[in-house]
Amino acid sequence: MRFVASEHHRGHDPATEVDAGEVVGIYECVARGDSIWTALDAAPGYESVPVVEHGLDPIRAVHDADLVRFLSTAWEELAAVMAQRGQDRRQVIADLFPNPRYRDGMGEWREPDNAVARLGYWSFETATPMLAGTWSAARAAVDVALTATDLVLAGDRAAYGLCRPPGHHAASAMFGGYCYLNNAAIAADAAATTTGSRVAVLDVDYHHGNGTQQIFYGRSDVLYASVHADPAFAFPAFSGFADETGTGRGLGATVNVPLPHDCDEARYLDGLEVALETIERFAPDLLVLSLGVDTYELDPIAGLGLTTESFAKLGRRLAADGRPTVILQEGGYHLDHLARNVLAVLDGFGG
Ligand code: SP5
Ligand code: ZN
Repeated sequence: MRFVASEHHRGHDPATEVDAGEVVGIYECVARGDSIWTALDAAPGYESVPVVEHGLDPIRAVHDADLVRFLSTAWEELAAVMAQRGQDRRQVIADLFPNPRYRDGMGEWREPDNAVARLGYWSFETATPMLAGTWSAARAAVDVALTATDLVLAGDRAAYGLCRPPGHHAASAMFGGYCYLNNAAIAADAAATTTGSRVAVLDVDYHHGNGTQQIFYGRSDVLYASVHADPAFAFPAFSGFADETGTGRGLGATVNVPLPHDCDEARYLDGLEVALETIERFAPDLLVLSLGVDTYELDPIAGLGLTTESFAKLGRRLAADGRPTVILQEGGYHLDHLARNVLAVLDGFGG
């Protein structure tokens, strides 16, 4: 299998996140990308392909132009505000968010002038810091996804994109959940619109991919199917319920399979079958797999009772459907076992 990765991920090197008010070490760290890359280089049967820059157009096809403008200039503006305050910061985390009820009965929102307030205006939680290298890493992750997609559209049966930062929590006009740009959604949209093909996104990250769902909620050309921890107890809490099935032309093209806290491998694979049946009925030309391995039983912030062998089964099950597949990295936070779990899926797929 050919794979794509970018050195630019290392420029996005956050130190901390805020979890229930407590400052903790960041889980979405540089070592995640490096460990997977090192393992791919050492494993037989994997060949690295250079990243091809695809520019801003495929990004703007999915994301609000104002969000893209904000992300591209955010660090300079934040650094200027911090300098004015006499503070030297390596990263900034938002601490003010636009609750939709704030302006009840008061008319439209305005984007704030202050860069720290704008950080909250465009985001939704406190684990997604902005740093000097964030924008180039986020852009490179999109190029990684689009390059892997090009390989599959040109005939590779599967390709892996080592996207870091991940993408599936980034909505059309909102970032967060460690995600800035939605790599999988941009890849799926580019494939669907440039080739006129039907695309299914299968999201197996522990967390519901609220961003990918929102981006495609009203569309019938891209199916979004997700198997994830029930939002009743898991992040991101506000989406991923079984009764969310799309809207308008997109009705029926969103499928959510929430799973219980005590989910074991057998229950997980049953849930996966539900998602795969809807994909089968949709009959896509291309599958984009949002591959989070934070469903691993030992994951430090997530975990759904899957083992490394479960990930091999997942890879074999997807390969059995025989669809051209773009595999893109999302979450997975057990640093010592992350690479082996990703490799288990890829090897299971056929390596
Ligand atoms: C791509 C992806 O996997 N994003 C996940 C973002 C999760 N953000 C933090 C969730 C907070 C969960 N708190 C768990 C407490 C463990 N000590
Ligand atoms: Zn996740």
